Amino acid sequence: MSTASSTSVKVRTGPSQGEPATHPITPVIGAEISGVNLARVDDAAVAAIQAALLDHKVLFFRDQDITQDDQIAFAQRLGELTGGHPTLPSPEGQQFVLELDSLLGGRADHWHTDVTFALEPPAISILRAVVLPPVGGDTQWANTQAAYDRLPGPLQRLAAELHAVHTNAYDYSRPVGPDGDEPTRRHRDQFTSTVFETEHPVVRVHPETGQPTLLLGGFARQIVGLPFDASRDLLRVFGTYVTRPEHIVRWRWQPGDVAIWDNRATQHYAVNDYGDAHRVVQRVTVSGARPVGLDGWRSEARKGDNGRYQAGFGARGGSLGDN
Ligand SMILES: O=C(O)CCC(=O)C(=O)O
Ligand SMILES: [Fe+2]
Repeated sequence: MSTASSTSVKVRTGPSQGEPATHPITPVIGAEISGVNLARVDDAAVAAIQAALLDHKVLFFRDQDITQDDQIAFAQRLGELTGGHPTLPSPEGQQFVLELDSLLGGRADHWHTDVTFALEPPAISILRAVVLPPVGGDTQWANTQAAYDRLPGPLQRLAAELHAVHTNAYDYSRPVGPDGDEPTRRHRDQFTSTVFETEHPVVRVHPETGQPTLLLGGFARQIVGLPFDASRDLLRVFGTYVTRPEHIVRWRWQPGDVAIWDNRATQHYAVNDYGDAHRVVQRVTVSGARPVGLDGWRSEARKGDNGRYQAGFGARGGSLGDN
């Protein structure tokens, strides 16, 4: 049995300070971790967080009074960082950070896995609440390992044979026409300022757990070898398994919250229900491996300069945000 439901009964307990305790939110996805200050974690706490992340796919930490530098330092304990984003600018002097500001069009209101249009999508994303609306602005995550596990056999076998092309020039569910607001249009223009296309297996083997997961989401534009309409219908069918209520956790943010997700086993959706209220989050991403399918096939880049988004980028002193 390979879904998180088999492991989530392991409720780890521990003292409220200094040792992480894991509190599952659903049997399938999501756990709150208490007893941790992310600005001061020892190696044992990092190991416990890594193990809990593989089990629960997304972890939530309340009351973290941490700075952006603390967030970056913690993320570096989990692995080498990517640049903030392949095409969006980072805040001044913060090359590892992606800031999403609702007033500047930063609303990720579609189901997606982060940066799957790149050859090596991030392994882990770490998100910190900076400004929250009075109500609304929750985020949902879905378990793509559970989605694969619970596909009927014929669909599992079909998925395992398929590849999909992912791109940042994807079909937005809410197109910005001539009447669209200017910040949203500017954000989208920047997002697609360099077009990336990558061919990924639809089923990827998680490099740490060895479990198959569905690698799809909003950047998956077309199944290779299928006509566009059939491709879209099939993507929708697989998508319905990902976003089933049984595979989802929904987080109501509070000031001081940090969320960490396994980007190799999840999709997420930032609920856009707070109108003109202000919401700002900052993300840091740990670099990931090139995905591998069940048959050993490895993802291939088709378009875009992935060198700007790979491990070691920061160490090489590159800069993002000028394109
Ligand atoms: O705004 C959020 O809650 C999530 C945004 C998002 O998609 C991300 O940080 O990757
Ligand atoms: Fe995202």
